[in-house]
Amino acid sequence: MGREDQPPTPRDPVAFCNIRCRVQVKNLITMGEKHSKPKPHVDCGNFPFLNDNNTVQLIKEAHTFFILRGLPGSGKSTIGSKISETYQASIACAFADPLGISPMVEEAESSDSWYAKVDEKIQEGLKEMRKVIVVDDNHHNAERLTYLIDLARDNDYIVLIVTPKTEWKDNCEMLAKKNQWKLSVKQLDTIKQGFQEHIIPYYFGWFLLRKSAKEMREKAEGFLNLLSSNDEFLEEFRTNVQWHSEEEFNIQEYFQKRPSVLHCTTKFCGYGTVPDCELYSSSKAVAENYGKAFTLNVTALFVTPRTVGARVLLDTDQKLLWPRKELCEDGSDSEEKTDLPFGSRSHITLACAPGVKSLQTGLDLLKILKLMKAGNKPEQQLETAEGLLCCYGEGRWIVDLTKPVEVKTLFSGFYPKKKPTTESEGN
Ligand code: 2AM
Repeated sequence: MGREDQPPTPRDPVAFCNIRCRVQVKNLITMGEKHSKPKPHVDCGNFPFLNDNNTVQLIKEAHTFFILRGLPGSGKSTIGSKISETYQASIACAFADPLGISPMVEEAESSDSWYAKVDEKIQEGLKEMRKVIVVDDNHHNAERLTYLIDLARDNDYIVLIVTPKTEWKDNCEMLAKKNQWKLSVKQLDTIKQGFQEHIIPYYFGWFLLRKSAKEMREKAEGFLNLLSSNDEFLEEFRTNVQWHSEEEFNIQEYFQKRPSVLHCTTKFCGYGTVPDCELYSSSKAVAENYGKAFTLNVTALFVTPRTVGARVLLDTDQKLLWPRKELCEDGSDSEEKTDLPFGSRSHITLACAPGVKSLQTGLDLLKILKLMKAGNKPEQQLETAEGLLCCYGEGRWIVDLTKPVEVKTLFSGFYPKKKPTTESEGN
C-alpha cells in the first residue's frame, strides 16, 4: 500500500489531523468515476434508488443531492460506490475518505481546509448541474450537515439523507474491526455519542421534479388566468375576499405567496417537535420508500379566499405513506372527524393569500370535500377549459380536471432550517 492508501493510526486525533494536513493529498475525488478504493462486498441494505428500476430512471431525470451519513465502517462508502455505478453518466461525487479526511477531523482546527476540497467538488457538480451529487462523510456534525442541506436546497436539489442499514451500523465493537481508519472502540463511541441516527425533517412528502414543478406552476398560472377572465366567478369570489388596494381586484396579485418547493406533504414533523412524528419517521413504510419515485395523480384544482391548491388522488402504494392519524391545527383528527376516505387531504399547495399559512390548503380542501359528501349541490357551475368549475359557497371553488395531470416525484423530507422568505417553504 502506498502512503496515500495507508492513513496513520489516529491514536491522538488532533495530532493525527495535524500530521495529515501536512501530507500532500492527491485529489482522489472524481466526477462520474467509481469510488477509488475497492471495498469488500457489503450488503448495505435495500434502497429504491439502487434497486427499483422506476426510481433509477426517475433519478436520472431529477436533481438529487445524496448526503451519506453513518459511523466509520458502517457501510456508507459501499452505498456511495453503488450510487456511482448506477448513475455513472450524470454524477458528481465528493467522497471524504479518498482525500484522507479522518472521521475525527472535526475535532481539528484545520477542518475547514480539509472540507474545502470536498466543497470544491460539490460546487463543480452544482455548477455543471449534475443530476446526482453524492457527499460521503460521517456527517455527524450538525453545522456541516445544515450547510450541505441549505446548499442543496438553494440550488433546487431534492435532498436524500441516507444511512446504511447494515446490522453493525451502531455496534462500536464491530465498527472497530471494519473501519478503514483503525479507530478504536472508544473513539467510535465518542463519535457515536454525538450521532443522531434519524434526522427528522420539517415535513415528509413527495417532492416534484423540476420539470413536473414547472408544469404544475404553469397549470396554476393558467388556472388563475382562467378565473380572472370569468366574470361570474369574480363576482362571487370578490365578495369573499378583502382587497385593500385602490386598483381593480387582481387574483394573481392577491395570491402572491407561492411556495418555492412544490410538494405534497405526507407528515408534518416540525423537526421532531410534533407528537408521534418519530413513530412515522422510523416506520417501515418510510424506511422502505425513502428516496423512491412516485407518480402522483392531480385530479382537481381548487381556490378559496385563502389558498389555491391541486387535489392529489393517492393510489394504494401511496396511501402506505399517508399517516394513520393526521392532526388538524387544533389537535383533532382532520379526516376521521369529517368521515372522508383515508388520504382525502392530499394536495399540492400552489399559492396562498397574504398572511395565510400553507397548512390552510389541506383544511380548505377537506372543507370542500365535506360539503360535497354532505350532498350539498354546487351553488354555481361554470363550463371552463379545465372542466366544470363548481362553487360551494363563501368563495370556495373546485374543478375536476377533464385531463388529470401526472406529476413525477421523489419521496423524501424537507430539512432546511433557514428562515423562510415569502417565496420559500416552511411557512
Ligand atoms: P401544505 O402541505 O398544505 O403545503 C411546511 O409548512 C409544509 O408542511 C407546508 O407545505 C404545509 O402545508 C405543511 N404543514 C405545515 N404545518 C402543518 C400542520 N400542522 N399539519 C399538516 N401540515 C402542515
